[in-house]
Amino acid sequence: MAPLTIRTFLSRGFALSRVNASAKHQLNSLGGKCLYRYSVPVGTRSQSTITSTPIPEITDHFPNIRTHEDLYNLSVDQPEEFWGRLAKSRLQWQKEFTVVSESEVATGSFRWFPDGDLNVAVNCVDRHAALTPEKSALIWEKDEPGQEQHVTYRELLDMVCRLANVLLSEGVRKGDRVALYMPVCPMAVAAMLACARIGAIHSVVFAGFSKEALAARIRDASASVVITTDEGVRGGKVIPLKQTVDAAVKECRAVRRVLVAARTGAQVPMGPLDVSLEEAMASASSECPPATVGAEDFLFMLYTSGSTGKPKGIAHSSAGYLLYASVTHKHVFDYRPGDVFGCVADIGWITGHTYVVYGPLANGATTVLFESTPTYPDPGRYWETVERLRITQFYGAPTAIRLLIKHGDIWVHKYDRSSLRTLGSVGEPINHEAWHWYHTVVGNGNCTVVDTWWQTETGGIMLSPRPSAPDAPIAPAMPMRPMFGIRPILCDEKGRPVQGNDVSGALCIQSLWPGMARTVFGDHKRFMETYFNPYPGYYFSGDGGHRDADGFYHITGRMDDVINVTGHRLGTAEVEDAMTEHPSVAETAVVGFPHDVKGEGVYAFVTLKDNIEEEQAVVLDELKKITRTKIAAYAVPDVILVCPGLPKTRSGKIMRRLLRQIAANRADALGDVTTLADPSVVSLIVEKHRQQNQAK
Ligand code: 7RM
Repeated sequence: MAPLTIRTFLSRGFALSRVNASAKHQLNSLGGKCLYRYSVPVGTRSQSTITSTPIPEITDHFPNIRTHEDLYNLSVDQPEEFWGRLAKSRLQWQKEFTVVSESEVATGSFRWFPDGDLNVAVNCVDRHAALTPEKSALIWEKDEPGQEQHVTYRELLDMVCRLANVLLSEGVRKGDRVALYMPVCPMAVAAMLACARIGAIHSVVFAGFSKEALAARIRDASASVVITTDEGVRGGKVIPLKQTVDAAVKECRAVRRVLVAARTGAQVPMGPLDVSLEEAMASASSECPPATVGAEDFLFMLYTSGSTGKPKGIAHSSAGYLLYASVTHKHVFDYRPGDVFGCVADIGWITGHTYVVYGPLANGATTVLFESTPTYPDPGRYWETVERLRITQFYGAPTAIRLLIKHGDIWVHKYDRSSLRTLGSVGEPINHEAWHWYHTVVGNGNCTVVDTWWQTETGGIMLSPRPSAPDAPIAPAMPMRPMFGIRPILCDEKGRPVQGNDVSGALCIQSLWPGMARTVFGDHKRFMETYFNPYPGYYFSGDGGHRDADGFYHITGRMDDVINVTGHRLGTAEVEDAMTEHPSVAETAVVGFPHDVKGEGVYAFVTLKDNIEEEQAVVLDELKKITRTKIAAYAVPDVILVCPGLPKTRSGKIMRRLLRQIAANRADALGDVTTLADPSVVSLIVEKHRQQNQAK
């Protein structure tokens, strides 16, 4: 490999020596804990080896690397070597880069491979279509079981090129935004890749979002084209997607065209903006030369909830994102050629972007597009699909696992799961019961279970028990280890990294990595304020973490006003904003509370205006409707409690901590409430909460 020019101005973290590296990797000293080892019987090896994660691009050049720990240390000590070599060997460049990273935390300028050009669609489709044209790229597992459709790399290339030509003929140019409001289907993947092919930026909006949420996202991105389907189908229910788009685009002046693909074939009204996507593709050329795209040009933006009412359009790069997606997909899941990779996430979330689409396709894999739900037509659906498609890696969410536990093991035992090697979990903390059920019942004790922690903003998996040596133990229900190139730290309130083990703090990342988000679309100031200013020099995740006595990481939960409902991020402020639009509502405070299936439920404390005319029950009903139409079904509060007042400090701040405790039935531990402007309101709320609980 040609020598690389390295111009890196990394965070102050890079100058520090390794944090506790030895403690972090005491793989063989885990005392009496419940640990799981795979492949190699306990005690047959004294030292971990790198055989589980061969990265010849690296290890061939560094003969001294003998263990996973050595490889990890190289990745964080010499990130330019590590990522530079991987970027050359794993990606196909239009113009090779000479600079690996040009990044500066202070100014928030993060640039990887800045002088290189590459086309993501070429990397995900063309190069595999050339080598393995008849290999299945996609297996569309439609809502109705047993109806799966395979799309080969050759066919996918044809779809992508035609769709790209349709976008070009609609005047979409490099850097333009295209909004997608689609179910999980091959056309959605083709639409994402068609954008990538012409250098347009896609913004996938989860097809469960309401008309208003969709309109707000289209407007924020000033998308000129929207791609949708006539309808969606999920769990046997029809979802009127085109109708929602019609209503949304009425409020979006920049939209020039709506491309409508057929999912159900229903006759939907077509207006002046609308064009049938299949018809347009039929008459488009199947050849479309890929645009020259700079490594740092945005591939996509994806909205995610924060602590304010306005979701942020997180923008991701082309080359750095794709590299990180590819490397994590291969090494966390032990992906091997011939595998059938089954990530059941919706493409509307980051997990769908990175581990349904970009990671697997960059690696030339066969990836499953799961359109249905865990319980349709019955709670055996996942495992029936695993058996039928011979899925080797299954990647899902704890909320679904908890739901399935309730239905009993019989639904799992009915099906042959012997194809499975890796079981992944993502989206929220996985509780011990769910982890053990996943490992023992689903995996029969034979699969590697990976609890993966990451975020929309990180682009790919950051913490996960793998990659590591094959005999490295896995502790239940924690993500444990950092990915290559990732240096997690825990900070105290003063912003100082906490040293040692058995400590907690704000989970920050000291290193920079290629998959990290580059900005909040149109609002770089907010990007800096949210992620880099709270703990200067570090990326702040918004989560709290704990490093246990062995140096392994647990996630303790969000530190901001974001809750996690069925694995979906939801800002409490978003729900409050929606509800306060109701004319009878004076004020609201929304908090999360522990929910045995959803992870967290939504609890809304509401005060009403005086002399309202409607019945209270009617108002409550309307509030539920408002949250559904303004945000999405998962945002509808599980509990709404009408209160005489909210607990506020003398400066007028709502004390959410108290409300969280009341919602969690922990009113016995409220602590000091004397700083409140009116402490008496607390006991009134507690009493109302008790009454409402009893009434249920
Ligand atoms: C991939 C994704 C991110 C937030 C994150 C956490 C929570 C995700 C885990 C987890 C504990 C996990 N992106 N979270 N994975 N908490 N253990 N393995 O979910 O942007 O939608 O959400 O989700 O709070 O900050 S996301």
